[in-house]
Amino acid sequence: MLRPLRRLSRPPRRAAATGPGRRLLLSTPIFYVNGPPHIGHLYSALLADALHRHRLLRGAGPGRLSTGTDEHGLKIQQAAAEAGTSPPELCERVSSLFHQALTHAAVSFTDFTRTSEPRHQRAVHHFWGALRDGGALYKGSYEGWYCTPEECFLPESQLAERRDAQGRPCKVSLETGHQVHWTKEDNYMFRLSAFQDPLRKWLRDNPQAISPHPFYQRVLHWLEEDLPDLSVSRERSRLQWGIPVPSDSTQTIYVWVDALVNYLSVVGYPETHSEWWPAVHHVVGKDILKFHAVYWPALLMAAGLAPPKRILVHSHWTVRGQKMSKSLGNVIDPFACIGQYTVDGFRYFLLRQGVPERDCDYYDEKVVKVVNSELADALGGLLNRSTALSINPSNTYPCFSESCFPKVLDYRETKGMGRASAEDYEFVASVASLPLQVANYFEGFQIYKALECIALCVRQTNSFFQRHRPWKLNRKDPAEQLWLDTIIHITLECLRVYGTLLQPVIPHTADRLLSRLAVEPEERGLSSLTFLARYNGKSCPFEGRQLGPDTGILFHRLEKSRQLQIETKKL
Ligand code: ME8
Repeated sequence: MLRPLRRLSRPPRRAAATGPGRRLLLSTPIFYVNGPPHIGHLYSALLADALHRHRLLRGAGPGRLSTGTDEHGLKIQQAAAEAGTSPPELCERVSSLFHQALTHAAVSFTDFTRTSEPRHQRAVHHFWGALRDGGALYKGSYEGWYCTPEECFLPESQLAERRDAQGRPCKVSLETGHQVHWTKEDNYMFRLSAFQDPLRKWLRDNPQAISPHPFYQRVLHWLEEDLPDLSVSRERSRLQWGIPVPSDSTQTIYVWVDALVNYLSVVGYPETHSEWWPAVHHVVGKDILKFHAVYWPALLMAAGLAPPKRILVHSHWTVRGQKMSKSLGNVIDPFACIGQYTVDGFRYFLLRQGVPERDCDYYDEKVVKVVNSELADALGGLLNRSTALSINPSNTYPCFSESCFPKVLDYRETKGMGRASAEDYEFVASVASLPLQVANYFEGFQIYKALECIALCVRQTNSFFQRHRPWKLNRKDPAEQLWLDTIIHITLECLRVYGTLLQPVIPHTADRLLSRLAVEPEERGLSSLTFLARYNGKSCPFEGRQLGPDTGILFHRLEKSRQLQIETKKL
């Protein structure tokens, strides 16, 4: 029955390198349509969106952001039956909910793949052919414990004994608590075991391939253990809702193989994918790490393709300390959150408070607190104070004066030179280094740290403003006027930096902020972000420019919310 393995790892096709000026496909997982979107799904999409937007801001080369819905498999077949509808009808309805939720949240996806689309099915068929032709598939009899909600077989070591609702003993998945069922079938098997060494080598050669690092180590650990072959089809009699195995109509392709190929079908596999592949970064939740970091690279190698460049892994959101689940009725609805906290408010919260390395807890009071203090009070307040007509009656971007803020080599030696203190020099230096720091944190998949640094600088700018009490300065005295203008110039320069750097996270608020500062659309990229050019003896294109219209408060304070959980309604 076992065919000899003819060819397992062909040399990968031409690799499009990543890096500045190169193409990059960023992806989110494609989401199951057995339930409506929740904030966990949104979080994955926002991480990918912020990375995508930051790349565009850097002018880093053509980029795409793909997302979509995973529509096949037993789980969807059963969900449709429970909802008293057909799988296509359920998929249509729930897929459009995901599309709406992501659009509503300003996720700037360029591609939305549905696995029920013909172009995807064609790609899956071709991919299957490549696996088969490479000798990576064989037909075997497979038996084991199948977990439908996770759509995979689980080994005994990952099971626990429980009692079901009728008090009968049953087995459940240790990790998720879902019941498993003994399944015995004739399936196509994938020679995963043959890829243990190639996978280890790939990871050893590419320590950045999986971030954050603890997840990289977790995968290496899995690769130390036994790596059994993988069942990659189901009997059609049990699973009709899926893509049939080419030239074997008694079998349906395993939903995970089908789903993973979305990353190829989106870039035109099998015809035009090499323009993008493998310049790909997958953003995934920790729950699907094994599928992306073990099965997917092995499947790709077997099909003659290179593994993705990076897999960016994040942990989970819990709600008031509990796992989010339909049965607990604590699933948080992104539509309601956006309604309550605004698109930017909620985006800011999730990206500021979400730490990929560890699970994060959601509760409404936390959103209100973070967003009010950092967006409404600190950032909005700073813009308001520094552009108030009482302090800047000409409503222009005022001039910087070198005599007030002279260039110094060592800021501890500033005595008697100008009006600025050592503290001011230190503060200006920290804002000057912010764009690079933020870029490094984005590159390292630590967007929350980038936001923390920005928030710290905003606080320092408020202190700078407060410390010099510009409202107390006498505008009739030319020397005081110079210093007043310099204080406002520096503050607006800081705000311009924050507005530019925050575009990937809070695009609408950043747009309002930059428009108020009269920063033109073509001046909003990172290459135009020369902070405080005048301090460095260069000219500043903003000096003397009329500010944009005052459109009111930058960010309105939030109120404590009502219930934001998804009502337990039938789909
Ligand atoms: O697994 N916190 O789809 P899925 C943060 N279709 N993120 C969460 C989360 C939580 N509590 N819950 C879910 C599937 N997610 C497959 C993927 S890809 C080829 C196929 C996010 O609808 C997280 O990204 O169950 C997780 O990996 C994904 O949603 C799972 O979504």
